[in-house]
Parts: sequence; C-alpha cells; structure tokens
Amino acid sequence: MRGDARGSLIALESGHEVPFDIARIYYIFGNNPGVERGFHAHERLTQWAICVSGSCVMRVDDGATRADVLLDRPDLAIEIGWLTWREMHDFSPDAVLLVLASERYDIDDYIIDYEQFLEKSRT
Ligand code: T46
Repeated sequence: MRGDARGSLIALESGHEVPFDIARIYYIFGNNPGVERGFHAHERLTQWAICVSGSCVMRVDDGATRADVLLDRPDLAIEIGWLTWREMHDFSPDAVLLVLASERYDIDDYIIDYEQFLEKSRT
C-alpha cells in the first residue's frame, strides 16, 4: 500500500504483486439485494478478487475443503486458482468486486455442474 497524507493507493503489477500476467479485468457492482453469483469453477483460470468498496463473502471449494472468506477491505485480495468452485454471497449494497484474471473470457472454460467439478477435482 502506498499511502501518504492524502490517502491510500494500491498498485498491482503483473509479475510483482500479481503472480500472473493480467489478461482481463472486470468488476461486479450494483447487485440486487440477496443476489448470489458464481456457482461454477474454471478449468484453466487464476484470478485475484478484491472488494474495493463494501463487502461480500467469497465461498471457495477445491472439492475437499470449503471456506467462506469475507472480502471487506480494499487491501485484501483472494487468489482463486484452477478447479476451484466459487460462490459469492452477502453483497453489501455498495459492493464493488474487482477481479484480475489470467486469461481472457472463455465460456468453454466454465464448469457449471457441481458433480462434474467434483469428478474433475479428484483426477
Ligand atoms: C468469478 C466471479 C468473481 C463476460 O462477457 N466477460 C467476462 O469477463 C465475465 C466474467 C463475464 N462475462 C459475461 C458472461 C455472463 O453473460 O457476463 C455475464 C455474467 O458473468 P458470470 O455469470 O460468469 O458472472 P459471475 O458473477 O457468476 O462470475 C464471475 C466470473 O465468471 C467468475 O470467474 O470468479 O465473477
């Protein structure tokens, strides 16, 4: 974090703070109350997710272990690797979830069936 008397600044560079080349950036905001997102895994994708405003809960599941991580600070990133089932819950109204991704968008990379994900995670 590069803060000074004016406030805070965080810089994220590929190969320095971020351990992959950033191919895509997207952000999620303006979710309707009670909305839940995700519910899929990816075959070949690594991402960093940061709630730069507000908060949400990121549920990550590698097929053996599941964890709920509260993202509620702009200086906290969670890395989500290959073959990790993710769900996002409990978005605050002001939540802005910023995501840095290692690959460009590819709909064929999605695994949306949990049983299929479990099978792949075991191999
Ligand atoms: C993840 C969480 C944090 C695109 O056109 N380009 C993109 O880069 C993305 C991510 C999505 N889209 C389209 C595809 C759908 O029509 O935007 C729509 C919503 O995407 P999706 O249903 O994948 O959004 P989430 O919030 O369920 O999940 C996304 C990422 O897919 C996922 O990898 O980790 O955000």
